[in-house]
Formats: sequence, structure tokens, C-alpha cells
Amino acid sequence: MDVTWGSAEAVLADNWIGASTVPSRGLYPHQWSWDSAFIAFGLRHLAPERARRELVTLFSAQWRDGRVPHILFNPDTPPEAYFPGPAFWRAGRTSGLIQPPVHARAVLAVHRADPAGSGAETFLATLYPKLKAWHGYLRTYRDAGGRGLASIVHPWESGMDNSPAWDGPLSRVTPVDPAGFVRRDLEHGHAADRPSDEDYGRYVRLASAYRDCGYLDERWADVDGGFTVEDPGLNALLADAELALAEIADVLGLPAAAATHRESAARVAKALQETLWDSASGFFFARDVRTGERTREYTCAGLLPLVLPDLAVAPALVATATGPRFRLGEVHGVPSYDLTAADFDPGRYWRGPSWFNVGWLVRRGLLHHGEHALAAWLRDDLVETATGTGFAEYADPFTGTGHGARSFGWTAALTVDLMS
Ligand code: 2M8
Repeated sequence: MDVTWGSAEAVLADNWIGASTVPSRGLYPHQWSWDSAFIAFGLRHLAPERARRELVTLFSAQWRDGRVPHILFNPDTPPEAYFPGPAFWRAGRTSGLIQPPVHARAVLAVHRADPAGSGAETFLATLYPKLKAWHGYLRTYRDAGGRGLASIVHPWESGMDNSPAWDGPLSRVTPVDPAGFVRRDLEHGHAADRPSDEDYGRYVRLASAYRDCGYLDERWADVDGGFTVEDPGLNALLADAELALAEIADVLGLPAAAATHRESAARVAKALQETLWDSASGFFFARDVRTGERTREYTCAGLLPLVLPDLAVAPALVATATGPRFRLGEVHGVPSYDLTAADFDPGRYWRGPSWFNVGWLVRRGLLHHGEHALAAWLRDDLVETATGTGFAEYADPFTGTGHGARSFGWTAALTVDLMS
């Protein structure tokens, strides 16, 4: 057996907690929404029944309104292991936020890897209505801007917590006093690799405010200083998820439903291009719904629309990706932020380092748009960097040095997937 494959498999075995996988034993000791979807992409090659279980467990925590919570807390983990824990959220075993909807794509891939395995016969039929309700939540309750795009109400919902794109909208949020909470993340990660105390103060302020309005999106618009942003990454993944749902409906013999999902995907993709694409810059920027202004930071979220096969602007977006701001094909992975920006930081979380899930998504996009040589290069680079860093959470784009947690779930899982 290949050494890389074997060590990635060992990471996933160590991070398995019985019905799901933790992103990292120390830093993130619970189940995270989009992590589980990425992890399932790898698990399907190793243990398809575990991949199914991972996703079924996550969806067992779905809320009545359709939202899939961003964290499902593990009852066997001590409450002080992670902040903010269940006592903060006051929502039973879950948080009240969401993360990008990569689940339908994962469900379809898991099904295809093992369509006849034991338990496989009910897997798609069980998850289809849940996925439909999840996307429905995003397309209705979260359409705060009224343009057919889903909004996020907290940076954690983007999955790219301290992305520079959120600095503008976050500047209106008053941080809570850092003496009021304990940052458990700093017990496991270097402060220089993590968000700042001021960032955390703002995250806590926003999460408490959303909690205190009962997690009711219709009330959020009236909350002063609230954060409401249309993220190109989340919306591209939503359009792609609707396409995956259409394929799932086809497999289930529901052609009319499949057509509806394709129309919905096309609507989101159109709104994305009309609202967030800036042709002069050749890039997708986030939009602050509260001010109506587009942000100006080039972050990796703006490259994620490449996952859409029908993307008229793909050549211009690939040109930006290979240009000086991201230097795709020259540096390791896909930097999370503009390499030419004065505040680019190669080691600090979502403000510069390359993340493996983003590299994996961009590679898929490159394949859609005929960029086969670049996709092959990126695949080899991601596998090499993941292996060389002990499956780090993220890596310095210039040196390939690992940062953040090691033995990180999606890094190991996506490496297995890239090698399959
Ligand atoms: C990071 O986010 C969490 C909050 O959700 C944290 O910093 O504690 C992000 O990188 C996010 O994308 C990821 O899903 C999560 C767990 O890996 O960690």
C-alpha cells in the first residue's frame, strides 16, 4: 500500500468518533458541517458505510427550518474543550449557524462509489428530501438581499473565518471584551496562525446577537450592526449543490424534480454573475447587503465559481487565478488571499495560506474548463504538500510549510480522493 494513502487512512481512523469524524482531535473535537462533506469524499474510497454514516449523522441534526447546523457537538467531549460550546449556543446539541452547502455533491459521490453496498439502497432516498429542505432554507430565509443569492450572517458561515473580505462589514461590529470568554483554540494552535482577539470579540458579539434574536432570519435585518453578506464561494457551491441534487433526483427516477433543481442552479448562477462579478477586475467579490457595496479584496472565495461547468466568465477568472494575485501553478496550492496585498500573511488562517479543500475545489473547476495540465499540476502539488506537512490544516503558499492543526480530517480525506 502507498505510504501516503496508508497514513491518510490512519488519520481518518484516529479522527473517527463512532458516527462521524472530527476535523482535528485537539482544535476541533466535534462534527463540522462542511468538513464532514469533504471527509466523506475520501471515506467513500476507504469505507463507504462510514461515509454514509458521516452524512446521515450530520443530517440527523438538521433543524425544522431546513438549516444544517455548522457544528454538531459530541456529547462525549468535555464542554470546556471548544469555545463556543453548546452552553453558548443554547440550541441543544448544535450551533445555530451554517456552512457552505457541499453536501449534495458529497452524497452523490458517496452513492456512486458504492451503489449496491449494504445500507446504500436507502441512503439517497433518505437524504434527498433533507438536502432539498437545506437548499430551500438557503434560497428563501437567507435571501436577505432579494436577488436570489444566499447571505451569511457571520464570518464562520463562509468557512473562511477571518478572510480579509469580511474586514469591511465586520468593522461596524463592536468586539466584546476578551475578558468575557476563553479562547480554547489558542491551547492547540499558535496565536500567529489563528484569528486575532479582536476578530474573536466580533465573532462572539455577532453570534450572541443572532442567538438572541432566536436565530430568526426575518428578525436579523432589524438588528443594528448585523453582518449580512453575499459570499461568492457559498453561492457558487449552492448552485453546484443544486446541480448535484438534480443528478440525485434523476437517479431516484424524479425527472420533473431534477428539472426544477437545474432551473434553480441556473438562477443562482445567473444572480452570482449579475451581482458579484466585476468584469473590469476579472473577479467575483462579496457584497455587503447592508450597504449594497461590493467588497474589494481578492480572496479564494472569488475563485470558487470555477466549480460551475457553465460559467461564461471562466477564461477571465482562470486568468486572474494564474496572474500575480494567486499565481496558480507557481506557488503551493491556491492562496486564500491576494499575494500582492500589503496585508497578505502566509501563515495566518484565511488571510493568505493555501487550504486543501479550496485547492481540491479549484482543481475540479479547472477540469470543467479544459485546464487539464494545470489541474494535474495542482493535484500533484496538493498530494505532495499534504503528505509533506503531516496533513496540515493549511500551508504557506511560498514554502509549503504546514500551519495550524496536523492530522487534519479533510486534508487527509481529500488526499485519498485525489489519489483515487
Ligand atoms: C474553522 O472554523 C471554526 C469555526 O467554525 C473555528 O475556527 O473554530 C474554519 O476553518 C472552518 O472552515 C472549518 O470548517 C472549521 C473546522 O475545521 O474550522
